[in-house]
Amino acid sequence: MKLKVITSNPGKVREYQKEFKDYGIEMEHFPHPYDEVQTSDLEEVVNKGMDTIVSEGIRDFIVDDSGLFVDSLKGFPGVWSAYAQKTIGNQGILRLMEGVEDRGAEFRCCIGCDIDGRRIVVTGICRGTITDGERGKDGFGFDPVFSHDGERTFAEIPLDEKNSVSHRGNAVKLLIAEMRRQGLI
Ligand code: ITT
Repeated sequence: MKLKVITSNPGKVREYQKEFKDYGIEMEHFPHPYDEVQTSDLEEVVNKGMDTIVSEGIRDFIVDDSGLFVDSLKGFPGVWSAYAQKTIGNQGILRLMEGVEDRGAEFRCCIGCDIDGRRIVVTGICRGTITDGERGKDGFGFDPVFSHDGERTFAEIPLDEKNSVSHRGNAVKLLIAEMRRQGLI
């Protein structure tokens, strides 16, 4: 079985390829820009994006809309994470957090999967903290400033370990469970 991973982000593709290898599902990078509606709900972004992609005749794919939600910033950057990453970047997030005691944050990942003419949408979460500085060379995006264990950042741990605890890894676990339940794998 082969699924297209519709994203502009090669970091996501690497994570999906590693996760689905064990299930014999090939994940193919398929860069195909689609409009992401402006809404405060990741699932709505995913569902509307999937409607558009399906209307273009593309089937058997996944899309992924993710974000970093910082407690003390009332959930910012959240659904605006891609824009925040491009503009203020990790250093900008760290500046907003200067002197802030509550470092709590969570990553959320909503995956939409079109498979065999059916649609499955799941969301995974990973709670953690925002560090005081950028650390680590692996991963992508906000990984150097997010720690799930209060010690190492997502950019300092191997991909396997990130997948075992991350928002995307948790969403994949839900997706696999649902695929099994529906007899798709
Ligand atoms: P696509 O929409 O094309 O899939 P994107 O990188 O714009 O790619 P999102 O809108 O889902 O993806 O992601 C919002 C931002 O959050 C973006 O800057 C990502 O780099 C970042 N991000 C998403 N998942 C992440 C992860 O696992 N670790 C670190 N940053 C992440």
